[in-house]
This record gives sequence, C-alpha cells and structure tokens, in this order.
Amino acid sequence: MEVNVAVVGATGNVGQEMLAILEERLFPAKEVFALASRQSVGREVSYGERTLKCQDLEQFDFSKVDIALFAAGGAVAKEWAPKAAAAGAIVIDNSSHFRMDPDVPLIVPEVNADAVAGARKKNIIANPNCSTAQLVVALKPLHDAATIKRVVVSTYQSTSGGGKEAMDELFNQTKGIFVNDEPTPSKFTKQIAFNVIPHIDVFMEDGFTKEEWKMTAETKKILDKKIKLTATCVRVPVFVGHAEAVNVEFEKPLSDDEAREILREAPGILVVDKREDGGYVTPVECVGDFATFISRIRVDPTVDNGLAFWCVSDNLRKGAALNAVQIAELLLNRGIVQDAA
Ligand code: 11C
Repeated sequence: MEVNVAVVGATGNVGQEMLAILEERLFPAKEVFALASRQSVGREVSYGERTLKCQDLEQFDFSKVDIALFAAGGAVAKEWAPKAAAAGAIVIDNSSHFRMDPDVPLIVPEVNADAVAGARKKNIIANPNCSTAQLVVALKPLHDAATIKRVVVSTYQSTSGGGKEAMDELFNQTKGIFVNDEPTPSKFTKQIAFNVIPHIDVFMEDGFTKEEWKMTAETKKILDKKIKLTATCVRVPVFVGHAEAVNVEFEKPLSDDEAREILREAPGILVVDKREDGGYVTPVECVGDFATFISRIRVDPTVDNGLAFWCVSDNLRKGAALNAVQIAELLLNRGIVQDAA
C-alpha cells in the first residue's frame, strides 16, 4: 500500500521531525509534499536522503493527498485543515485548535487507538500537547492495573516546545551572559538562560495557565474523564526533551515493583530505574528517540495507594511528530485510508 502525504509547516521544528520520522519508519508514502507559507516557498527541507522544495500551502490542491500532517499552529489549522479535509485528505493536526471538538478524535495510539474510528466524522484528527502525550503513555498501563484517581504533575519543558525562535533565545542569552550582556527576553517573559519560568501559554481566569489546563482536559479526553489531574508547567533551559515529575493516587494498591513490571511491558515505554547515581534518564539522553522513558518509580507514602515517578520524552517526537506519524500508520492499519488515488 502507498499513500500520498503532505506536511504543512515543513520548515518548522515539528514539520522537519515529521519528514524525518516518515522516512525513519519507512512510512509507505508514494509522494510527500512539503508545504509552507509563501515566504518559505522554494526552501529546501530534508526527507531522508532526498531534498524536497517547499510549495505554497495556499496554492496546494489537497485532493492530491490522502493524509495531511499539519504542524503550522492553530491559526493555519483553523483556516486550512477544514479545506484539506473537504478535499478528501485526513488531517492530523498538531495544534490545540481542534482537540476539544467532540467530533475530532484526540489520539495517542498506545492509549486510545480505537478512537480512530471517528476519523471520517470531520476528516480531522488532533494530536495532543507534547506534555500530555508522554504522560498518558505512562499513565495508561497503570490506570488499567489499579485505576487512577488523581495525578499531580510538575513539568520541566524544553524551549523547543516554543519553536525555533525560543531555542535561539536560550542559545543567544546563554552566550551573552558569558560576556556580561543584559538578557533581553522576547519569546519568553523572563530570562530563560540559567533560569526557570513557571509559565507556558496564556493565563486562564482561575490562575492556571492554558498549558496546565490542556494537560488536565486532554488527559480526560484521551484516557478517562474521571481522572483528576493538576499540573504546574515550567519552562527550563533545555533545548529538546520534556521531563515530568508525576505523583499518582490509585483506587487499588500497586507496589513500585508491580508498576515497574507493568511499565516494562507497556508499548512506547522504556524503564530505566536503577536507584543509583545516573540510573535514570534526563532530557538530553532522550533526544532523537521514540520512547517515553520512566525512572525513579517509588511509593508515595503520603497518600493511600500512591506512586511517584519521573517521565522523559523527546517533545518533538512522541510529543508531536512521532505521535502524528503513528496516527497515520493507524489509519493505514485499520483500512481507513487506502491506496493513493
Ligand atoms: C510547549 N507544549 O512546550 C508546548 C508546545 O498545545 O500543542 C505545544 C503546544 C500545543 O510550549
């Protein structure tokens, strides 16, 4: 089977990862189109050994593709995803724009693959927020074993979640500090080099940020609406790789050894948990990997049936591009998308 694929936002952090992962996973693409805004038309992007020239999103005929992977932000998705969907392509959108639409499945294949049955309702599938994706991969097998009541999560999110300019800001501020330059925040609200910022996305009326709200709302939609989840999302001076400190309260008892064994068997997870110096995974070690890494699994003795763990994943991969490509694979495996027109 071979299908035609478009990548919208092909010059961005996530778009480039999508092209890399399509190639790495030998996705059966007959033709891949790299699409971007007018100012990037003609720019070259890598697709494995090949080079693709970006075409103008606004001029593109989406009836030529079966699947359109969108990595261009909410405003572009709002305008162009319905047009691509109306032309017959199934859109897999990485922005937050469609995630809470009841007619748009929000999918993490290791968790709720069956939701793909709703793909044709609007011809749009949503990809979750990066910090949610890695979390639900870890929570799902534990929820199946002992039923999660409540989750408390604190995130340590890398600058790549804010795009290339955010990474550049970290790089330039870090260099600048060594020559006594005054850091001038632009993409971030405060100095990011040698600092941490407890603020990602906009503030909501209740004092949470939208990033924190997304973690709660998306976990409910993907995994179980009965789960209570509270998040504190923090930006840290790391280029790629989000980390999360997670505390979970279960209905039934689950020991740390049982949890470790369950997670070892679970799809998409690698357990690295040695209880010794360096016996855990940090963000720099997860870059370029497909897995969600779990370390520091231990009993939380402050609540009944409590566990704590550390969760790390490449936010541009499992948190975005990899998850999108896995959804595309699911569309083929379930026969929802068939051979290229
Ligand atoms: C960040 N998680 O790290 C965000 C990026 O809703 O898709 C992705 C935002 C989203 O800044």
